[in-house]
Amino acid sequence: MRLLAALGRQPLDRPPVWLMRQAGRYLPEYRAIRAKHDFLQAMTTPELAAEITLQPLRRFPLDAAIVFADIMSPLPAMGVEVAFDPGPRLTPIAPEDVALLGDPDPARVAYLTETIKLVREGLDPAVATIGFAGAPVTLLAYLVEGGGSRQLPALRRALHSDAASPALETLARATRSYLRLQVEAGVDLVQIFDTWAGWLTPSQFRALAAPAIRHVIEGLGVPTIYFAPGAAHLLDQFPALGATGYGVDWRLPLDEAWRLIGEDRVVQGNLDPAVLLTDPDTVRRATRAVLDEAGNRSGHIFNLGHGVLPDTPVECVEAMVTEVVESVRVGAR
Ligand code: 1CP
Repeated sequence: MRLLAALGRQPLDRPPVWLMRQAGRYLPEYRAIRAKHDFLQAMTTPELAAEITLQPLRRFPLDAAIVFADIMSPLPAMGVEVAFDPGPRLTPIAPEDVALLGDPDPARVAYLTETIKLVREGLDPAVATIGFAGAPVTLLAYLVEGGGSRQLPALRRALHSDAASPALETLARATRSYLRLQVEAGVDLVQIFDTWAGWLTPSQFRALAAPAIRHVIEGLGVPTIYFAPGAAHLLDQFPALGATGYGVDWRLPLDEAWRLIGEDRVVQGNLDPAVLLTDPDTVRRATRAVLDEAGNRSGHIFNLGHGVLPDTPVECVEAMVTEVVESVRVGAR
């Protein structure tokens, strides 16, 4: 598998390519399924979730399929009900109470095991299956805010209290057990999404986020990718997290981000998702620029700097994937 080879920093003729949010609203075939089924139903019905996972692979020669689920998926199995509108909505929970949550009940996420099996059966063996979860800080943000938030006041207040550390420890334990279920079901690697980590100061990240992330990742048994957007001020701390690779957004040029994380590390990224809102020629040029910034380094995984935006034209995704797939390297090292 090309993606696993890149995670092992093996020299390759071109980098592997996949996109965060590659299954979703920009695809007419996804919208067709969603017209008949609500989001939760689509996610928890293995046949539908597997079909949505495979949809982008039928259009583009991608090197990975990311299982159709959500970072909020383990919460109902931990006794926290979540609605989607389209983002997550829930009754806010005090950080002291987050610390009391248990691990997800495997019976209540059994659909995910079944989805992963169906995805594996439907995939070319050279294509990797990616499982995922939210990082502890990002889950804590949704739990204490009750959904998405512009300024994250409840999270930021919690981070200044003694309740933060036990809450993050509980979420780390639950997330680890949720990822183990996915590994046992057959995913080839996992990605940890830390959407809100960029709001932490370097010292908060070091003291609170990093130990919880390490607990999630350590000894999981498959390669791991840790992704945090808006985290340029934290990149020098990434290697201490113990992941196999690190995903970065587009705010820094790829080569600069790579220097901060460490030249001998695996780095994923980092085309600005907004480039895909333009036209195929512009997309090809911008894709080429990211490939040039990666140069001949081993261990580059081509991806966007964040998820595909809902209004993205399909032909722009196609232009990006084609440019990467045709970009055979000379003298890879
Ligand atoms: O059809 C719809 O209207 C629902 C939209 C949608 C989709 C397609 C949501 C609600 N979640 C998803 C799937 C999803 N979410 C995937 C599937 C696999 C793929 O990538 O193709 C993944 C990996 C996620 C991860 C996720 N969910 C993140 C981390 C990545 C990121 O964007 O930073 C986050 C923050 C969420 C929460 C969430 N779920 C849904 C939305 C719209 C949001 C974010 C918005 C918010 O904070 O309010």
